[in-house]
Amino acid sequence: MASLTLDAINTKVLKCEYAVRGEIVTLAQQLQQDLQANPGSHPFDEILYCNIGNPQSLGQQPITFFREVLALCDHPSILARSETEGLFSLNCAFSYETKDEYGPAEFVFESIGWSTSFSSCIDAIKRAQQILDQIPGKATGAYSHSQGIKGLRDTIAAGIEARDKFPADPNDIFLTDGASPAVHMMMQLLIGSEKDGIMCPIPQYPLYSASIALHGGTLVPYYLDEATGWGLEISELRKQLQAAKSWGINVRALVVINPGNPTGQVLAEGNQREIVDFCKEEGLVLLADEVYQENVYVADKKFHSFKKISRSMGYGEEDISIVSFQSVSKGYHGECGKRGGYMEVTGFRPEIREQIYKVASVNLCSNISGQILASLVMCPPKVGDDSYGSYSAEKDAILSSLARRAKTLEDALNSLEGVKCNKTEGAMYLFPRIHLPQKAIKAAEAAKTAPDAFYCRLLLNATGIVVVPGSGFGQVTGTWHFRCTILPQEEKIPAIVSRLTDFHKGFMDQYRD
Ligand code: DCS
Repeated sequence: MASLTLDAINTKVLKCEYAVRGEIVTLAQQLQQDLQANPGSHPFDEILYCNIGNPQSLGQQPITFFREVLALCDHPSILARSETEGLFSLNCAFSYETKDEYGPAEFVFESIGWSTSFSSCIDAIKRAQQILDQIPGKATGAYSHSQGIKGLRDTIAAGIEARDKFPADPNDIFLTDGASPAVHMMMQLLIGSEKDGIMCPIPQYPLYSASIALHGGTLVPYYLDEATGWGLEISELRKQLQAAKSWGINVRALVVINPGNPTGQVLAEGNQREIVDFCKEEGLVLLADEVYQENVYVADKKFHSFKKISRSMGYGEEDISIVSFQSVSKGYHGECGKRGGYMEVTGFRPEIREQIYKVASVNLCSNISGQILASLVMCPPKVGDDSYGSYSAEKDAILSSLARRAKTLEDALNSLEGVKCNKTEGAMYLFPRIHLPQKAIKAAEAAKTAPDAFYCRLLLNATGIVVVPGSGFGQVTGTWHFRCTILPQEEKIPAIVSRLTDFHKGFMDQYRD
């Protein structure tokens, strides 16, 4: 047996937990293997993964324009050949076949008898050429600048400016392999010991608790108010900050996830202004997790970046430090496996910026496909571009379907006995509260498991539906929840609803007090 034992490894690693890939998921993988080896061995024929925000794993199709550009950038010799008619027709025949999904009117370029998908191919070729011109040596297989390719950062800064109507500086942008490494990088910068505290929402996305644990800091919780749609109260922030200070914790930063994960709320503009003022007054870095900025499903709410809010309040670089995290994994594109994202870092002294750069440079650079995708996500086709019609049809179809799925699942959950689910205004999740009967809580105790994990395990065993127990995200003591994504394809939703409903009825019949 190898000599390394658990008590010899880093205790910070032992302390770290990450529920979205935790014990329920491990069980699901075992069940899946069972089903493959032995079809019919369980009362369901497939595992429905509702545990993780991974849209393409559940059948969501990538945005054609993004992938065309990416493919052309990755293999520029196709681009050279594409000047020949052969590839044009190959590309365009492919796109032309999809026209029925979006309606011929948008695709037929009547005056010359071409489909507009023909010209949208040309658009992708043009964009790929522009991008390749920005990459030194046109080499996607080469390391880039540690902050990412400058031309792509220019494009991203232009996209941020177009979104916010306030200036953005390409030198403030650090391209990363998804938002997760960017969050780790900031934690590495901010945490030196357990005396350093980071305020996090509860419930929270466990990347934060895991990263704080790995870096040996202290998570200072602030509770979102479920009764007011997961409201974020400044009085709660003040109370928790005071408490942390009284224990000798130096609170360095406040994490805000907007739209919320797992809670799905979209912050109101006025609330965002209060948060900015709180951070400014208390000298806290505002870590703004804005990865779900495209995922807003309600007409009365809009996404506003915290940087835009603070600039609109007249605050500049000297007043507040803000880090905005963005990712190619979420939105309508869902390119999780491509690992792209960035952080926009504003309001830091030059000497701190140098340290952030140093930390980034230890990783050399983020992957180039992810960098290209980040530039596409922040600067997609615009009205008037030839590719705009097909691009926006794909985008709208995905976002409107997500909104419908969220509403159907929310209504279904709210119709169950003892279940209360707030609206999913944004992001990709539902986080219903389950009022578990005492009898179920006792049964969970006997099974040596948390009551919400007990519920999720029985749900999985009976239906094949994988959800994550609320305890993985944090919840008010004595309350129980689970997180379910809204990502299964729309045609699967009715089956999920009926399996979930039948299971819940049976569960309540067995355990009702
Ligand atoms: N921030 C939030 C709020 C997230 O939900 C996620 C991923 C990330 C950052 C990191 O994503 P990337 O590193 O891919 O950019 N969401 C996880 C989740 O809750 N389910 O799937 C992954």
